[in-house]
Amino acid sequence: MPSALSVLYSFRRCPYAMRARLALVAAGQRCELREVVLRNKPAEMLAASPKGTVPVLIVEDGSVLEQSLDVMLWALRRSDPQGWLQPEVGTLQDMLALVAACDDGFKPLLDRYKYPERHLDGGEPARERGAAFLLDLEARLSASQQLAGAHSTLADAALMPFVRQFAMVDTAWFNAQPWPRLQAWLSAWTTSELFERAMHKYEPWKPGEAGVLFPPSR
Ligand SMILES: N[C@@H](CCC(=O)N[C@@H](CS)C(=O)NCC(=O)O)C(=O)O
Repeated sequence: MPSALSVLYSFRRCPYAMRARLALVAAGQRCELREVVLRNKPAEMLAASPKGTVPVLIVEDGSVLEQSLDVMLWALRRSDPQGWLQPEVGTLQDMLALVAACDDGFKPLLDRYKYPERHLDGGEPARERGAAFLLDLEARLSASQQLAGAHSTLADAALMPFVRQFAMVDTAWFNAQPWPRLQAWLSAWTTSELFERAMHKYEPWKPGEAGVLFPPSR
């Protein structure tokens, strides 16, 4: 493991960590990945970021990024060979607004749909409200192949892990909805080489051990 690499604390199934890893892969930005077990977070991670969520990126210069969107922007501002920060439709600000709508509006509904027992307004009412957000994505995808034009952008990668989780709560229900473009978009993303690399499985990191090099080789 070469020294002076940025360190990413990650959890494979976390949608926030997923979007960060997708951007790191798209940017070709190498880092040392440390897979975390959320019920046993490493002291090293908590020392750098006491709020205790993943992803956390500790940059080579010691600065700490503790929001998934910041990790995405950091990676893509260093290197953006696929133009993820350059949407064909709209602006970067528009994409950030869509990500905020996902994180602040859609994600709480996803949690309520996924864990109805934890919420008074969980289950189907939450699914209906979440479906309104997905209908908006379907409309965007009727106009272009990806959310902000013909090519993939930060908006697609930032939202996809959450749409995927929503779909996975009840796959039969999701597949029965009249959202052909959203279904095709999700399927293309989840079967892509990029996603496969971002989802590579790693053993949990143990303090004192070298992490693994990420992205994995093709
Ligand atoms: N706003 C944060 C949210 C990150 C987040 O909530 N991650 C979850 C896992 S998906 C987490 O680490 N939760 C802490 C825990 O479960 O202990 C971001 O965008 O990075």
